[in-house]
Amino acid sequence: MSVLSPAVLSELEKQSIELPSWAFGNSGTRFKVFGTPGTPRDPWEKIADAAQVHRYTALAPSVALHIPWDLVDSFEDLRKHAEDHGVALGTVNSNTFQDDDYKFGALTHEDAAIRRKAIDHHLACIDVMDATGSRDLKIWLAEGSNYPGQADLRGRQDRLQDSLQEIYARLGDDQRLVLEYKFFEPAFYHTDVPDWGTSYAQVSALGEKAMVCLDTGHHAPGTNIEFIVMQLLRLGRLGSFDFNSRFYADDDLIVGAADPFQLFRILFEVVRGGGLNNPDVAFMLDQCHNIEDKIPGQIRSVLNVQEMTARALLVDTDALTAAQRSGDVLTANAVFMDAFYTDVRPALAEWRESRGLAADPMAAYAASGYQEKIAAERVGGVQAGWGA
Ligand code: AOS
Ligand code: ZN
Ligand code: ZN
Repeated sequence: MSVLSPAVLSELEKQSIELPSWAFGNSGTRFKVFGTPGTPRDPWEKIADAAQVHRYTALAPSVALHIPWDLVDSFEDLRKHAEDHGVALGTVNSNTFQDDDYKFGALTHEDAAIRRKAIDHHLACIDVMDATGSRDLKIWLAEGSNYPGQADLRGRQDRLQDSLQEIYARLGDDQRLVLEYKFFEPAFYHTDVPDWGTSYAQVSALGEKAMVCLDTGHHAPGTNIEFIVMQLLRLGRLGSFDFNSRFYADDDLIVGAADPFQLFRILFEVVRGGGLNNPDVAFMLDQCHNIEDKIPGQIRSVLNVQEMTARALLVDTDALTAAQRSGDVLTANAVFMDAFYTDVRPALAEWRESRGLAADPMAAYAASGYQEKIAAERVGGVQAGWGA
């Protein structure tokens, strides 16, 4: 008998994880960007590649865009192109981190003209969302300072709120703003949205259509990320995840690769807090594949999320609650660990086959010949963003 009950499988069937368009472009570190044969040359090809991930996993029905990296003449056409490939266009990510004008800030800048430019960029992103049918505008700000005394920390928070108010006011009834936090980088002394508390304070002041985005790689080492997940769900402000994994800083490695147990603990809190398959909580990847092939890298990533979700759903919550209530520390921990140590891969493979999918999506993709085909056809693929 399968370790996965029909109730668990029905939850897994509903799961969807959005892919980042930039995961399909070349990327690297500040030392070197390695090219991968077959890399997409434009947003159209990125979407075609993303559709491959969905094709083999049925887990990734939408693709997030990054503006201006994914600028095209007609977003209506791009939307149609995505639909023709069996996927939808999802979250629109703004970009205020590659323009000289933003050296000292964008939405927080002292100069009203620069703030205006940054706000207008976000308004243009909402125009894109109107054309693509996207719900979420995701804002990650590279703003901060490098030296104590360099900036007026308080003034920047106030200007950030003013700027966000203007962006928020432009959102349609069904659109949302999600504000991502990150504790450092590229600024090294202070960052204007460094933690969930700041993001929560900023979005709470905007209104109900503003939420926090939690990128799993954006915390100091040792941070209890699942506690933050719990708290944001409890407060009703967890709008989205940027999943990836890290060993040291913002590594953007394959989710679940560095610390599968942490991913399990996060997903347990998602389930516990009602965040699974809840439209208010978008699951997204925010990753870069610097040395590995991108499509299988993304396939591996969504499978990792699926596997840890399955394990999180296996926790015997009745036994856990009973142990917690009676102060039985070791039983509570054992119940939790039993689920984590359960290998769900054979059951998931079997279930995939029963749905007409390949038992092993990685092998099926490798055997499909797609990677060889794009390597032969495409020359001069673009970097994730820097070359687009
Ligand atoms: C940056 O560190 C953030 O994780 C953002 O989500 C960013 O927009 C994304 O990595 C694409 O550059
Ligand atoms: Zn992110
Ligand atoms: Zn990041």
